[in-house]
Amino acid sequence: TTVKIIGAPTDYGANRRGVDMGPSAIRYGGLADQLAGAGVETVDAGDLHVPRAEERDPDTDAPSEGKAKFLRETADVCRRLGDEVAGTLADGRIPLALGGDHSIGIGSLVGSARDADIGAVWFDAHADLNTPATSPSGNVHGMPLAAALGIGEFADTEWANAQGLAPENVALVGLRSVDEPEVELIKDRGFAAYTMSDIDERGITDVTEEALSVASAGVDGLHVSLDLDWLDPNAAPGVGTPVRGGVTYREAHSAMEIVDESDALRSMELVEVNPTLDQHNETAELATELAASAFGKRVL
Ligand code: DIR
Ligand code: MN
Ligand code: MN
Ligand code: MN
Repeated sequence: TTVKIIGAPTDYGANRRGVDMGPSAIRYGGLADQLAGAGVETVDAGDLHVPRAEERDPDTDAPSEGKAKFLRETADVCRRLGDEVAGTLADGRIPLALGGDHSIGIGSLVGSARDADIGAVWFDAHADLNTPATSPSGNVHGMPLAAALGIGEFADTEWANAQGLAPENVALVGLRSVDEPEVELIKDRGFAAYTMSDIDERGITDVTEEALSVASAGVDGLHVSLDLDWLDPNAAPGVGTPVRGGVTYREAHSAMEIVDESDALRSMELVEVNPTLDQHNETAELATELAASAFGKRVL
């Protein structure tokens, strides 16, 4: 296996600044060495060019209803990321995108689903199913799944719709901060959604295995999206929107090991690492370790 690392240093999608330093922090945190430890070769595409938020106007005019800050800029990055992801897959490599905020998930999903049917497993405290009309914050990092699935105002947004991704093949794992319109959407559309309570009751292995089997049913491969706020803030303090009560360090590794065992991994992303809020780069280092587990690193 060869993994191609693609940095997407965006800082448009969230309120707290600094997540654009994520790709550097994750590289310095030892990503290539960790992946080598998993027996995986890496090539590094470097970072996509992302203009600084200060140079831009957050207002946007499409989708026209509601609010979504920096949507034009997000569209521009996601178009280029989608091309890079699709090209990487066409070359027979596995794309690993480094955020940046979670809005880059739109580009990852669009690229991964361009020439194949895919499923998506979303490891996150949040559902990321808001739309400009429902979002309490206007932050696009709370919208990537809705965008890629063409929900609400994103129905006709060509740059956002992930062709080969169907809602039946989406699974959300680790939910503990879900906005009311997202709760309704999850119930109405019957998304496979697993809360922290499900993990408490059933254990991480059972929940992750079920999530992977739902997501991978009848598709060519899986996109795994790892928002570091999925973990408890004790383990991952360097994120913009920490939520107490997340998975432990060990549960996170266990889930990533199950990802590897599925042999379905097609593309992956590590998002929301914010070095300005971190302690000695530990969240970035954790991200590299979890990626290694997902790509097959084992103790023995
Ligand atoms: C919240 C927070 N649901 C929003 N979302 C986050 O702004 O839409 N996603 N933090 O990762
Ligand atoms: Mn997220
Ligand atoms: Mn999150
Ligand atoms: Mn393997």
